[in-house]
Amino acid sequence: MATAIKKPLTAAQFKKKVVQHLNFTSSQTDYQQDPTAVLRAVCLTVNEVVYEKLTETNQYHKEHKSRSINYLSLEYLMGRMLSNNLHNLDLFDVAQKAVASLGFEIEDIFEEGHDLALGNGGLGRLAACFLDSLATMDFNAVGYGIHYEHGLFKQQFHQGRQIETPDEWREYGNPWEVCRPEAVQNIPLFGHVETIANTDGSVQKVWHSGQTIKGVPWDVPIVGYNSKTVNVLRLWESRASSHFDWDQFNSGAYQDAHSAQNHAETISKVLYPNDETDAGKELRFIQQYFFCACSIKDIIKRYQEQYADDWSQFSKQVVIQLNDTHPTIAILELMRTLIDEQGFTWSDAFAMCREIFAYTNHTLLPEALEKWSVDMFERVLPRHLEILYTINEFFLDQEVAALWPNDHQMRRRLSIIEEGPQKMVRMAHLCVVTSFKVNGVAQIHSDLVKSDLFPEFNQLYPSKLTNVTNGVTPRRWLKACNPELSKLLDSKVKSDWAKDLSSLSAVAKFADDEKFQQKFMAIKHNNKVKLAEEILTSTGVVVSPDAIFDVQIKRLHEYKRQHLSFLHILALYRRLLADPDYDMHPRVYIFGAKAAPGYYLAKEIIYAINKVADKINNDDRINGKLKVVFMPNYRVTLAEKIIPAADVSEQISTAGKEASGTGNMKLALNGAITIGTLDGANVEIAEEVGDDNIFIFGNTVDDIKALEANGYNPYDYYNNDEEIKACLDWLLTDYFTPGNPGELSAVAHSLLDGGDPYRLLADFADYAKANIALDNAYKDKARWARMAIINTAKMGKFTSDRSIQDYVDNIWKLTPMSSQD
Ligand code: GPV
Repeated sequence: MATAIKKPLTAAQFKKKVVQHLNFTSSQTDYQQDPTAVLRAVCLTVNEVVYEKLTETNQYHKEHKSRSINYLSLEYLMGRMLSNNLHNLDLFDVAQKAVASLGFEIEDIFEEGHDLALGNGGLGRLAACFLDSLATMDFNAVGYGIHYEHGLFKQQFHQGRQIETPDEWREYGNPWEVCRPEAVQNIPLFGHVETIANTDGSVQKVWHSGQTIKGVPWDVPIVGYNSKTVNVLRLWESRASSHFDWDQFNSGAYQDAHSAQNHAETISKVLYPNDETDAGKELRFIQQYFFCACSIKDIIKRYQEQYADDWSQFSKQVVIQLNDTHPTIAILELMRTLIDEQGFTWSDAFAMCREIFAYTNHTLLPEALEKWSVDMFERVLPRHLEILYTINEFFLDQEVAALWPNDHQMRRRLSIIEEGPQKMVRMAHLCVVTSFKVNGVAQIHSDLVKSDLFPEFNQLYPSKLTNVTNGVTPRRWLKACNPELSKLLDSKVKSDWAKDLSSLSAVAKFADDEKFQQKFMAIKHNNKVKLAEEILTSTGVVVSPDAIFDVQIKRLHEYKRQHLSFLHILALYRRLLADPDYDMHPRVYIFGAKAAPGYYLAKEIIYAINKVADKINNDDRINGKLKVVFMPNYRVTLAEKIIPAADVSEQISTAGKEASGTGNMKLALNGAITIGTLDGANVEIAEEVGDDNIFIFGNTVDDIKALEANGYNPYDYYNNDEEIKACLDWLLTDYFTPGNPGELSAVAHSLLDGGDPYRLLADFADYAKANIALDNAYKDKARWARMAIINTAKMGKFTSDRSIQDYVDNIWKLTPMSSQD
């Protein structure tokens, strides 16, 4: 393995620093029983190396005037930082030895760390993987986000039901963040706009805001793997400002200003726990604006430190990526700044924005396409709304009218403002109109964005809509989380596969090598033993590592169809009860998922799975052939334990609904075999591993469209499939909830009278069939080992380094540090 960067510390030096921090930073001399104190001291030691590199990185980019990517995202699911930072700095062994000599196992020290859970699911984790790749590839990048006081809620189960408690990730401080008072921003909102007529006939707009909120930045360093770079993730915290605009607001705005004053500190209090649904709350809107305004001001501040008032280089120096529509207001804020504060004409300002912004779409689900009411815009951001109107006018009158003259239907359809009883702003339309590139996150998704979501925009702006397939960082999702497999791969691959994941294809030639198969599967088995212990601790259920570990980990959502797997579990249970000798390899179903607190059916699905699990896990009649566990509090850290132990990866969304998926990539990378639909990145995973090494089933996007064209009726399946009927009827009895019949009926009703919106029943039979094929494959040990090895070997495409390179080549046009020398 080529290591370009030499180890910054020896184990003895590292230990000395840890002890110094224990003694002098924390005043701890009696730390033998205090792993938390040791964790803190280790982090502080690592930070010494990190901050030195951060300073060097900043100096370099300043000197070289490097163009920067500014990644705007409302979510970052960073997980724990220590293990990753140690791996990335090549200090893992050093720290392990140092900590051992203090009497601790490094893993126990890691366990003391909190997850940074400032996100919901895939979108937030993608942002975290991208930051890792950007630093690893030596790009000048800043991540901007919100410093939520409480990240995603903690999940517990009480008698099978989800209970949410607040996430206290920084209750006692967080060693990975540093406050930057020198970069505080003041953010105006509310108030009114005054129109001043100039003597030359032109008009000038002055926004008299009703309130000012202070944005305090906290920087989390992002350490590249075996690279020169440490970048930052800058997170904004809201505080009440002393800069109250007493002289500015009039009595009309006073009420707004007064009530909003109370809001100042609640703005960054909590992460909205909704995943792919529009929260539709004023506070959420203000969160978005607050963070966009802070970030735009910061981007301008950084630019002006170099170029002062010369704006000619701005769009050459800065590109801004919008992670979904959540940061869309950044467009309006930059427009406002350029026009009202920097004296640009409207068209020059708009032309500049069209060179700076690019937008990533992460979903086709209508409930996730953000809309905000014009009324609220008017109340909170009156000047931004005016600017939005001018963009819409230009777009409709100049661009839509040019292609479709006098077409009122088309104007209505494409307008950034949706007409209706309540006028709404379509945030995605604003993004598409203004951005120079719009990308989907997997090929099939990007194709659907063009054909189904934005076909007219694709006509209007040919070549604007494009694809960048998602990826995951192999540092966290293989090297750090699966050390044994990593070592095995090291022994077979010459180059540093963690930096060049395609080089793993070299292990494909060992797929049929008996010895290699044995080693590979022994590692999987060890990982399963460890996970079985974790399962016992967290759920009290005993599972056998000899069973198939079948994993479905992701947010709970109907479109992801955890209940399809659930229905199939009922079917297996029923088959086993009818015939205890029913031929199947023992299987453990492992679920991990949080449901949005207000998502009724998602919570009912969790409850149903837990109740059925109780019954199945305690049923002696089925000889332990089936177990079901729902592991509580699914999060990055739990994913890191489950993924290395998975045999089967469930990726069973309704075709056309999952934009990409990224868990699918992590699981396959760790040698799990996918059972999945032709949806999202599954399609590309199938292309890479080949049809023999994946179990694809179910209706395709076109099949689903055809089913719907014919009038989808779930009762057709219920009435014609005895197994479906029996399983759904079972849920109406008290078999799983003694004394309380019908407690699990919500799931059944959604699939029948509810219309089965995600077409589970249409896919059930084929899913059951694919599971039999999978079971047969597992029984053939050599065949399964071969499949698992091929999966690991063929995941090269799905490193987030490749995604970032695609963004750099096709959208961002950046040059890395190393090749600027
Ligand atoms: I929009 N995604 C998410 O996690 N939250 C959201 O609010 C939205 C999208 C996810 C998609 O569901 C996944 O298919 C995708 O892999 C991920 O974003 C990253 O692109």
